[in-house]
Amino acid sequence: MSENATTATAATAGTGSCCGSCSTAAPAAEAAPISEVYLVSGMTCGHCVASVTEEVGALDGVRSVDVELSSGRVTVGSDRPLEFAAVAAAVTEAGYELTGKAE
Ligand SMILES: [Cu+2]
Repeated sequence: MSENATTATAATAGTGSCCGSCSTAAPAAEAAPISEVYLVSGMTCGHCVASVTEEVGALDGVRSVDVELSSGRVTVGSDRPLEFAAVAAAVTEAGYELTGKAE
């Protein structure tokens, strides 16, 4: 019986440790609450991707920028809705053109 008790205690401790770690790390690493896909034309290489990522990433509220070079799709994660004009201005600033928003 004492063996069972030890096992149970170990299992509980392990579970508690895992859950505590997960619940602490999850919110910080979690994706932004809002995620929208913008279409950008003119990007041809990694440098273009870096430029767009930097400019759009500098917008207020933006948490993440994920550029898919081949399709020109730019997924922007943000804390709140972004103004299309603001994103367009950032893309223009980077030297490219924001052609629209993906559905
Ligand atoms: Cu380039």
